[in-house]
Amino acid sequence: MTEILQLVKEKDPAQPEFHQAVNEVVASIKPVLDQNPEYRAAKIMERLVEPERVILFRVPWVDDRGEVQVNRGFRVEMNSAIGPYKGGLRFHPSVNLGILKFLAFEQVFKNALTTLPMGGGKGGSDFDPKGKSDNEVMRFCQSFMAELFRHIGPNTDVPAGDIGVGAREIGYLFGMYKKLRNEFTGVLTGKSLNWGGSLIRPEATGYGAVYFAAEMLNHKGDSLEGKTSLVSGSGNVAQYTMEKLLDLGARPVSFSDSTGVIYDEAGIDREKLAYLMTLKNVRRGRVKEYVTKYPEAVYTETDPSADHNPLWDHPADCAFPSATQNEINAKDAQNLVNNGVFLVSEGANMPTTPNGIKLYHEHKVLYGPGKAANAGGVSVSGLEMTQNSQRLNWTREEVDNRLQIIMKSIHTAALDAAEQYGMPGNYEAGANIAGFVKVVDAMIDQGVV
Ligand code: NDP
Ligand code: 2IT
Repeated sequence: MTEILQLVKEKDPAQPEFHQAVNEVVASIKPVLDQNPEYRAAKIMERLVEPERVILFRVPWVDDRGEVQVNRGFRVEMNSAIGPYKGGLRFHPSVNLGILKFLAFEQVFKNALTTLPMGGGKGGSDFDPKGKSDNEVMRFCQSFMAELFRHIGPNTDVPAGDIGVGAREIGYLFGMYKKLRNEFTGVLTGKSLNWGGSLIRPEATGYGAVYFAAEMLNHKGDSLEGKTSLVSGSGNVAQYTMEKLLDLGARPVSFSDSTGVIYDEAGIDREKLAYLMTLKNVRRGRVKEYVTKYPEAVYTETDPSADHNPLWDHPADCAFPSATQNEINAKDAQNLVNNGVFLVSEGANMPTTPNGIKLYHEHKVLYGPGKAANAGGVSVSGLEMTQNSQRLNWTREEVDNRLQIIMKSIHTAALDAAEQYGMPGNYEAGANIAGFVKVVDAMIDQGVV
């Protein structure tokens, strides 16, 4: 075990996801540290794994029955070497400090890859929006912002959405921030279009993950045309991944939520996707309802004790994990390879376990790691910040065009860094190295702070 991993494990033994994220980066950047002794001398790794600031706070609110509820709120301000802290808020019962530290750590390198000036952060709460009324969600968001507002600002820290935080939540959070500060600023991204949002921000993460896949294929002289694609999740990222796959002639055949998996061998076409979007975004329903409407599809309930996820066990060419961390274990990765999958583009953050990733490398799978492949979301967040500063709105074409340029440049940066450090074709190592070098050079320029 490396010294740095030992250090983070000793300091915070109960944060396995954070250890996993640190380990993944440490393994990739060893050749960079070996060739650049000044990084070790500056204790750059020791500084990178320690958040610049962590804010942890009580979020009390009153539910529709008049009962007081108490949740825990967090903001991890990880690194501001290249810009204001930037990263999403996650509302999910599984949220804890270790998960947010892993996400904030990943965000630092991801944001560096985007070419835009953004530091890294992440926040959220163990609040579960599922089954709550709009009024309950509003009261929770207002209480959350009643504390968070003093720590954030358009030049300090700019949160956005993640799991459980979409346009509705961003609206309630923004309204409360504006009331408390008496300021209309771009303090959050993912805003609705009529009050400062950017076109393409809702689509950006999914579109970006597909653009990244298209780049990896293009580099091999191939394309997404006709490629059967497994997609997991059914939220923001999964939906727009399927939309862009359809645009580029591919054939999505699956999606899921935390209770079950849909496999639709005939393919999910535009009409079926529109049905899913209404089901999830308007009715806030569960994916199992899809088989009532489309009985040729198969629904399988998730068995939490099973050693694999049935979603990853179907014949396909490409996989787009778009639900959550560690959703593909070594058995799932083996199933993917056995079923013919030769490309994985990660819309979710850290969806593959370390042993799963090992299998991708062993089988020469074209593997786009989350911090490269899903960087489209935060990239368009960065473009939303630019538009807010300019008090201008760009067209759909302008934003989409910039998104495509950014995803191409991330692909090239990862490929070049992998080549430079002797790991050609390894996008995982390349993305880690390219993001790392940009951030640590800025840290060194700015002294020991
Ligand atoms: P949403 O809340 O819109 O959707 C999340 C989806 O994943 C839902 O289908 C949800 O099912 C499923 N899911 C969540 N937790 C679990 C779990 N523990 N087990 C199984 N399924 C689960 O979130 P997003 O689509 O925004 O986020 C999906 C992933 O993409 C996350 O990893 C996020 O960090 C990442 N990401 C998001 C970005 C964005 O811009 N939104 C940007 C970059 C990455 P259910 O409805 O049952 O909860
Ligand atoms: O993981 C991520 O990159 C996000 N949830 C989006 C962050 C952002 O600030 O848009």
